[in-house]
Amino acid sequence: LLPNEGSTWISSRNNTEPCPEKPSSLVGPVTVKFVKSVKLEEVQAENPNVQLGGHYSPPCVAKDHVALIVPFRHREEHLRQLLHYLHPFLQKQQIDYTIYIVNQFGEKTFNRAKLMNVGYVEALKDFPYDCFIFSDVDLVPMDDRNLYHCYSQPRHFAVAMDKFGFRLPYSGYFGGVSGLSKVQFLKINGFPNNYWGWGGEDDDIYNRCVLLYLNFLFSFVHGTFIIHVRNPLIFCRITLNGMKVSRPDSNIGRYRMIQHHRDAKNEANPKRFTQISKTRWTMMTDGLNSLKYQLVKKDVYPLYTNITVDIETP
Ligand code: UDH
Repeated sequence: LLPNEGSTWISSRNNTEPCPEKPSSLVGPVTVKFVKSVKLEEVQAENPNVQLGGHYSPPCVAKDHVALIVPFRHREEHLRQLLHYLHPFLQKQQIDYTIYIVNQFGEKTFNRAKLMNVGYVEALKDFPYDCFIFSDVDLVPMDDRNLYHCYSQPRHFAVAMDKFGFRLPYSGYFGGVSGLSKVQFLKINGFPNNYWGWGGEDDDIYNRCVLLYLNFLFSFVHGTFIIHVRNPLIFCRITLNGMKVSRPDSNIGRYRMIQHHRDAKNEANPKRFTQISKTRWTMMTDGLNSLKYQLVKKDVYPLYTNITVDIETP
């Protein structure tokens, strides 16, 4: 795997063997404890095969090239913990990956989904990734059989979190950690940009995946029932869209969350319920095709690539 520019990543593959579906190095449950604070130098020393920018290529040909995208602001200790657990976890799984931290610039209201859209766009400037995994900074997987690659349907990984008693809180829950192939992500026009503050965006994303997109209007003119199709190409989507969410078994999709209080400038979004009820009509105009942001800086660190971005205000 080589980046488009500045070719700094080294492929360890003279090997053309495909990676096994279930690597023999997997052990199942892994111990996750947040007892002491972690130093990045230690994580770096423990992961000598991780390359600049937080990239790793396994010694075999992996199924996907994964960009792992983390929406972020002011959670440095959580980030150190995540990197400490995630790098060994992903290497054991023989995933070909790069970790992107998308850091919201300024102190205005937080917007998790928009940051993840930015992560998708900016990662693709580095390499033609075909799989995007979106992870909260405070969620650590507890079983290495929860494989971080893409599936034939959008994947929800964090099905059994400790904060919900290791159960799915509701059947349409899609929060915490999820993954979509590039094809799946494009099909839903990415994520919404208009959820400012806490909550709702994960349900909107779930809706985008499972709903059929309706881009036509009904009207009743002079006793005649008319269907106005806005775009015949999009009309085809009505029959093609509509995916299922796939999930690991709840014994495998277990996560520990780093306990924290609600962050400043991430208060519950009061508009979220109205917004979720309209996904069907908003998803094709709010998403990747309406994304606007200013890149403040992009830096490669030994364990991750940092993207600081001004996503403006609501
Ligand atoms: N995030 C940040 N910085 C912020 C806000 C959110 O980095 O200021 C990111 C981070 O990746 C986080 C994710 O967005 O994991 C989701 O935000 P969250 O952790 O606030 O959401 P969650 O639903 O927690 O996990 C809700 C608040 C829990 C308060 C519990 C009080 N007992």
